[in-house]
Amino acid sequence: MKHSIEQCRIVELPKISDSRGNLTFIEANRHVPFPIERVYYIYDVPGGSERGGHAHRGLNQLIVAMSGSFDVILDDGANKKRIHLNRSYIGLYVCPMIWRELDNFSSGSVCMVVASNLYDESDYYRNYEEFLIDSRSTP
Ligand code: T46
Repeated sequence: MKHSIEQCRIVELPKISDSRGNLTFIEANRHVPFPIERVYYIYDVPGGSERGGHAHRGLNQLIVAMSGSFDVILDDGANKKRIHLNRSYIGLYVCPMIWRELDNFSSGSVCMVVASNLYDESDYYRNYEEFLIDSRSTP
């Protein structure tokens, strides 16, 4: 199946607010369209650094700016878009076969990612040309 950046979308997560502060939760198959197998987070990113620069063959993910802000650039091989994340109750769902880059990290930002599978290096495209060939040849 052909994947496109149109399938990637902003997900507004529940926010329970009271006088003690806010609480947000993520439930598998409800707030994200996949079972949750892994959570990881990126932090202490030096100013000007970039992360990502790869695509995944089968991985689904939800990316959340738990603190601070950063940009995610999505690229399906035909179209690109840049999305700014800066709220801990807003997630960006990223489907498989999307080249992603993350930049513009604010000081102290934390990027939390909920993923559909365990870490598997063989799921990665780390070469953009290889990704382009495969994404353009998928019907
Ligand atoms: C994505 C962005 C937002 C692990 O051992 N386990 C893990 O779960 C992950 C994600 C990485 N690693 C190892 C693999 C590398 O040796 O940690 C090292 C850095 O991983 P990577 O270059 O993939 O990190 P980022 O920040 O460039 O990209 C990651 C995700 O891979 C990617 O899917 O969307 O965060």
